Amino acid sequence: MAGSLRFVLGDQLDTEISSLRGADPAEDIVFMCEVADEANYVRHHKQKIAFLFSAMRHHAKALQESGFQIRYVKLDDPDNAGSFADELARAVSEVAPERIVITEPGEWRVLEDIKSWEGRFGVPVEILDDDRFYCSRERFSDWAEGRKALRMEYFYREMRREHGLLMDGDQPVGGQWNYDKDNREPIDPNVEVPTHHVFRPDETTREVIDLVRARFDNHFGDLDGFEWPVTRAEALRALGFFIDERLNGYGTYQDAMKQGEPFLFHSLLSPMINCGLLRPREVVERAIEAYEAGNAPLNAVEGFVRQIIGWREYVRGIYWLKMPDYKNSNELNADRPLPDFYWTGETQMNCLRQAITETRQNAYAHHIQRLMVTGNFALIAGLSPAEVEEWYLIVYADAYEWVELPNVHGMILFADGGYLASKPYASSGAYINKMSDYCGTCSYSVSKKNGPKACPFNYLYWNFLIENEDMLRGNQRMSMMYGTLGRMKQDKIDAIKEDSRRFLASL
Ligand code: FAD
Ligand code: DLZ
Ligand code: SF4
Repeated sequence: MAGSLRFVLGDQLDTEISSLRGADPAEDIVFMCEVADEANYVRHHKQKIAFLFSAMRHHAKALQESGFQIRYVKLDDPDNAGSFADELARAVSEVAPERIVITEPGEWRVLEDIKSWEGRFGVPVEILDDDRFYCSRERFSDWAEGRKALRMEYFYREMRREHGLLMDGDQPVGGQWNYDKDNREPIDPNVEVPTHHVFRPDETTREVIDLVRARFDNHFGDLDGFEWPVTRAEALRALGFFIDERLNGYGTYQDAMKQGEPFLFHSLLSPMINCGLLRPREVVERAIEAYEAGNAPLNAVEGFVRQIIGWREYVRGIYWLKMPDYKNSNELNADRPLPDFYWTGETQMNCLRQAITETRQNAYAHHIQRLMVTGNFALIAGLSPAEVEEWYLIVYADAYEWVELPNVHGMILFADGGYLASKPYASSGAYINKMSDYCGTCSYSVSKKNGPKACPFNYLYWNFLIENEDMLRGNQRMSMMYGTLGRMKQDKIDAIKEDSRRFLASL
């Protein structure tokens, strides 16, 4: 009988993951598998599969070189049984481990599966906390206990205090908790966008790219532009590039969008953080060190730290607190099917065309494109939450349900009725026009409010407020908008409804 079988999932590629702690390289076996079920449960972007399989293969090799015995099953292994449980059954029968050790998975459906393994295989299964996060699931549910609505800002302040990050005694460094109001500048044409660094595919990645092309050709997305870091060393280089070259402008231009510039001052670190190649703590510490050394301003560093110790931890907390029921709510009764252009990018709306085309090319769009372009449109057009959620889970290299679902269901679609966010992020074309240069070359006119040439975001925004008045009018943060709507002339309201009806029917 072997020692423990230590099962490492594709998003647990960290040599310090809890399931490897205390492992005995002489006795224990590290188990990793590429399985069709995980690659197909939604039709993930081709780059996402290639990224993860390549990162998994490199990680297995690194573990082997450090002395571990590895059982690694490739997707095209002729005996590959196709799912975690079936591969585990094969491993258990061939290796006869005394127990299985695994770090809790990121997704609810996988945890449910794992809970059945002990009964199914007759081998003890030890499920350990994923302590890569700052906030454990228990800590979050303690914080949430008794609160009717949760607010990220309060959670974030507790995390700052609890972990002593950007603190001056018990006060925030600089005197303010949040510098968001300094982080809303559009990109001036004279601002130089930093270099985007490319990580060229090595032999392992090229092999995986061929595999993905052969097996997942009907999945969304291009493979040609694959340039993600796939090893720990590459991920650390990517972190260094961000800290040295982009963090400086990260805050000021956090919400900006620019045609032909998909990355701007963003870190592009989420795929590596989410799969384990980078640790959230080291990323946060490097940003704070840059501030302390005088190499990056506070608005940038606070903004960046907030995304990681605030938003990232907050959405994970909500996911585990509310699953499995979270995805079932649809408070705004939205049910319109996802338009085909979300897959093709073929639409006259330039902002959407840019964001979707870049997503297809890079398996990436930055936050404000996800929130205020594809997300805002999905909200004000009343698209079905289930279809929008599946789209977001498919198209980004960083997408896992624990982080995608609260961002989509709660943040952009308000389908949870305001549990995660205090108001819907709905906006007209004016916001996109202020924060980007997309409107200048659009077939629609952002300054026109009604008629066939008017920017669809303009009338859909008001139509959204009209259609959801019962649900939203009582929301204090919407009172100004409903005040304006209340003063609108009936012929204007009729025009909004008619334009929206015509446009939505054309989808
Ligand atoms: P940066 O702008 O450089 O931000 C730094 C880091 O902060 C990110 O790497 C990420 O780890 C974290 N972060 C920032 N915002 C969020 C957030 N709202 N929730 C969680 N973490 C955050 N992020 C994912 O990792 N996976 C997803 O599937 C995902 N889906 C999203 C869907 C929608 C509708 C929206 C609005 C946001 C989504 N996000 C998701 C959050 C955010 O857009 C991405 O983390 C970010 O764009 C990744 O790019 P970056 O690394 O360059 O981010
Ligand atoms: C996303 C993904 C894909 C595409 N393939 C695999 C795989 O073949 N093997 C694996 O271990 N993990 C994969 N993953 C990541 C898992 O889906 C992820 O670990 C679970 O969703 C839990 O978060
Ligand atoms: Fe988007 Fe409207 Fe601007 Fe066109 S005019 S790019 S549709 S916001």
